[in-house]
Amino acid sequence: MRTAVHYQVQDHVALLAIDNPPVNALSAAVRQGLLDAVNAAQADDTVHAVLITGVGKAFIAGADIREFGLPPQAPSLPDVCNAIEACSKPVVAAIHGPALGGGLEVAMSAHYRVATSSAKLGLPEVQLGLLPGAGGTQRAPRLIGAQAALDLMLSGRHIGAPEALRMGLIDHIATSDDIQLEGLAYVRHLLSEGAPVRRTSEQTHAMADRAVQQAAINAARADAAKRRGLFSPLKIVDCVQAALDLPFAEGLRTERALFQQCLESPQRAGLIHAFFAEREVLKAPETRYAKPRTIQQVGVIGGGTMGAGIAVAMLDAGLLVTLIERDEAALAQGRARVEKVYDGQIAKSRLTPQGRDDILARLSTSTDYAALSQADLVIEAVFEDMAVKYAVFAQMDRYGKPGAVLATNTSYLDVNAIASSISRPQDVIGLHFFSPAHIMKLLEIVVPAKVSPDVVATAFELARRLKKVPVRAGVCDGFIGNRILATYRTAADHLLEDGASPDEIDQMVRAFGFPIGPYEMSDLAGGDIGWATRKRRAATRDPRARYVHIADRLCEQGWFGQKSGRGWYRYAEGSRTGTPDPEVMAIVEAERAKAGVAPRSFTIEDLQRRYLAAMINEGAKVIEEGIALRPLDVDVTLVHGYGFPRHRGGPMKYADQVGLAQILADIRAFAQTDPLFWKPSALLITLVEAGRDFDSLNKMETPHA
Ligand code: 3H9
Repeated sequence: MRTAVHYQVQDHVALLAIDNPPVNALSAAVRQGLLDAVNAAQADDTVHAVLITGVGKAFIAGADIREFGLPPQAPSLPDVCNAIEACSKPVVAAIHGPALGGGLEVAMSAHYRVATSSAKLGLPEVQLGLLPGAGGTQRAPRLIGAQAALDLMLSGRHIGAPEALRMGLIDHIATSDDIQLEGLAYVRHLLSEGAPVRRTSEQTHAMADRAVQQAAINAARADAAKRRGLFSPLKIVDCVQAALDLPFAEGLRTERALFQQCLESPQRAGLIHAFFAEREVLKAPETRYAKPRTIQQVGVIGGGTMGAGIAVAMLDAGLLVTLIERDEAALAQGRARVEKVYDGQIAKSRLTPQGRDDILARLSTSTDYAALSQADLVIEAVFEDMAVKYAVFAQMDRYGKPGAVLATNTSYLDVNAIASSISRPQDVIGLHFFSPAHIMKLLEIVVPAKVSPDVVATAFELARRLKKVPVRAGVCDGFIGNRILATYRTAADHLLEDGASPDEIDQMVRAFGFPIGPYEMSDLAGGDIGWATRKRRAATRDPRARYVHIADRLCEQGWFGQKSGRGWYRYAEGSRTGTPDPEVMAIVEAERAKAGVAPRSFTIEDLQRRYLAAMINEGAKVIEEGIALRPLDVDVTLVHGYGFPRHRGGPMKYADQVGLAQILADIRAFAQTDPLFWKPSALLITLVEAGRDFDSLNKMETPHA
């Protein structure tokens, strides 16, 4: 069996090297290995000091996240950390790469810490719905004070070695990257100085000023309370309060109890699901066997909001960008949009004028498609109209160099039809960015039937360079995200006509954890956009489908949302926060009467059940049709593109938590009055009949492999 912790004694120093690829997570074997090694060093009279390092690219990335939710295995990490700290010989942690969560807790249990200049330290447990549970909430404040400890634990951010040194989290920065050598040199230095055992649990200086610590805790508590429905931040604050008020051992007990509560919370399950799902989506089948094409130069057609955002995303990734527009005026506007983003960053001191100029030196513009002849990838972000897309793709076909990837940013048009309209369908792919394209993380990679696998692999590689979260989607109207959005938006409109107000629906959606409700969103984006789409689709709408006219009535008044001062809400001059509008409600009531609907009242739970059931049912259909590879792809799409609360994991994870039988029963009950809209997904029925959940499909080999 592979040894998880190597142990050897060299010149009176016990060397403990953790070897658990890829990131030295603290699995049961590592914990046991560490404990055995510390005990061996303690018992060996020839050992004068102990050095802990990690093999490979990390010190330790934290507890083994895969073990959470499984029966606990001894020894526990807190026990291992306590044993390290209790050692009667100086223990040094030598850190390179990530020292995160439990990894940093191990390091804080050591008596001294040295790190390479590229090391990354942090306590990111909050991002997994947890708190540092191996003494971190008690040791960090004793080492660096309550304020710095709370900042690390509540933000979960990773800090570099210089910042860690400034705050007192480490003692020394190594001069080279050879961590064994550097660690050993530091140990020898400490031994030559006669450095004593220095236990973090016994440190008092960082918390000496009680009033300052209490003020930091109070401020953090007020801040944590504002985080939409998150469970663990307030528990972290409680732990730091315990660190201030209680002896170390008692503080540890408080931490243990609160860690356990976090561990059992559905938020922990949701966030850890999101963590793995975000990594799983990267492994699309084509990425396993096809070699990506090289991308250095990119052409972006269209300098509107979307095109300019895409250009910025590409520039930020270090690519050369050529922006194409139909005339000089449009080109100037496109360039101005790009420049505005960088000027904004200068205003916020995130960029220097020189930095902006360096970036913009990689941007060229032209009204001539011939300027695209060197581009390795060309993406169009022009008007959403098939005739326009065909015309633009004909130009891309004509001027694009052989082997160039030709991409469309369409959000719902048929990418198969676009691909078939040119001479090289194998090079055509959908890259659906979300607005603002340089900020939003989601990138739907829409895979048409005839595309070459290496083009798909190229898209995933590009996403990595752009720091996007890519999700592989099949071709259908709206792909994964917009198709599901259209369904739950329709469910909201049904609820509106049935008796709920826009405000009640928005509040319900926010109470669930979304940052914004559907009607607020419509006012923000502009109601005219959806109106244009509805008009375009009117001819192809199923005549049997229930259609709610309220949004159209508002648009007919010119009420398009924030930009026109009123939409679903009224906006005072310059305000972005709306107030409910009695005139909107009058229209709603008139439409209810016209549709013969007797309005009824809904509880917030009624509203949530319908809204989410619509989302889940459509999500299941998207999976059943192979548009999404697995349920986790739907989850990642909704979390990163549509504001679904990450702590709930995504709609399919949420459905598993509620129970699929319950979801199906709800859908069947709603179908009594509208069987067409509420037709249950065949996949959902199959899973319920088999007693399985969506997660069981995440574990299967993907059907497209
Ligand atoms: C904790 O410590 C709790 C304690 O306080 C209390 C305990 C009592 N476990 O991200 P990558 C896998 S909570 C298991 O692609 P990168 C990951 O899934 C923990 N597996 O690489 C992936 O697997 P695969 C607190 C883990 O270089 C592979 O490693 N710690 C873990 O872009 C490579 O990962 C954290 O929250 C883990 N802890 O980034 C840190 N970490 O190849 C979480 C990673 O099969 N980890 N894997 O897809 C990270 O932030 C990043 O992975 C890291 C490397 C920065 C380390």
